[in-house]
Amino acid sequence: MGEAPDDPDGTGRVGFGGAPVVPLAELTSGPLAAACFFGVDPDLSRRFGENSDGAAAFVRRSSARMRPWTRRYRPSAVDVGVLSGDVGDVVRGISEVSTAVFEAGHVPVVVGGDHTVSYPVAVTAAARHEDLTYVYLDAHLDLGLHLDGSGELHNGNFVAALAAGGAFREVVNVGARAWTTYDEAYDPGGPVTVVRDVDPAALSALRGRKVHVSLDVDVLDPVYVPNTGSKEPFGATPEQVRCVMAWIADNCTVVSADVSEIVPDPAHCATAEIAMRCIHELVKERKRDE
Ligand SMILES: [Mn+2]
Repeated sequence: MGEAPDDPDGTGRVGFGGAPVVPLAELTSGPLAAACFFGVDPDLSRRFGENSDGAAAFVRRSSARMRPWTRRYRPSAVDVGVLSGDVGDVVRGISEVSTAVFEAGHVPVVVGGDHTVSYPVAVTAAARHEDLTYVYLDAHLDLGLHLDGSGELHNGNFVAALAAGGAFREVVNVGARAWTTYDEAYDPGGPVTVVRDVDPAALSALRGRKVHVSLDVDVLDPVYVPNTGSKEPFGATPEQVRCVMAWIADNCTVVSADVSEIVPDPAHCATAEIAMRCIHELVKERKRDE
């Protein structure tokens, strides 16, 4: 698992959002943590947008100065590494690492890569948690209705596969705005509930749910995140997304999460902090016996 983590000031091993890096095998005996980050460096199955290979290392390096995660007003978190190499091995690795993190009593949070990274962790989460709702913040619906129907799972259709799999109580999009999402094919009765407003006031139906939360950063306006593959105008502000995440943390039980679609770009390092801060808001500190 993983390469040598970045260590910007030579004082220790520094992971996503400044979280301490711990070996996966030591997770049960490591520091208490609500969030357990791990990265996925290769794109898994990108059909749309620019290649984002290396995104996990970029986000990790660019958010390292956010540490520490241990102050009272912040959730605690650890980082167990970055998966890289053959895509098939990485997909199996995501399931294995997610399972190990669940078994250690933590919340797996995967950092990709293309949005397809959400699929294996969400499926693993649904297998462990009955009645789970899949919530994805995304400018797009990823239902693949405008495609050729090749049958291959990719970042433009994997949500259709999640919904058709029947493992989730409901699949809920927050923030769809791309022109394709106004197609009549997506009228009520489709496989996904669409909440267009990125606003806690629109989320009351989710109160009390167990949720997997997936953040595709293109829900944010390209003004804030220019380095994403499928830019859409008229997007959300970081504060809107942060408020939605905080509402979900306060009103739902977050069992797992992922964040994806950042293209590595040294000119836009701040986007890594926006992404990690929004994810960070989701996961509150908790005791191990909860
Ligand atoms: Mn998207």
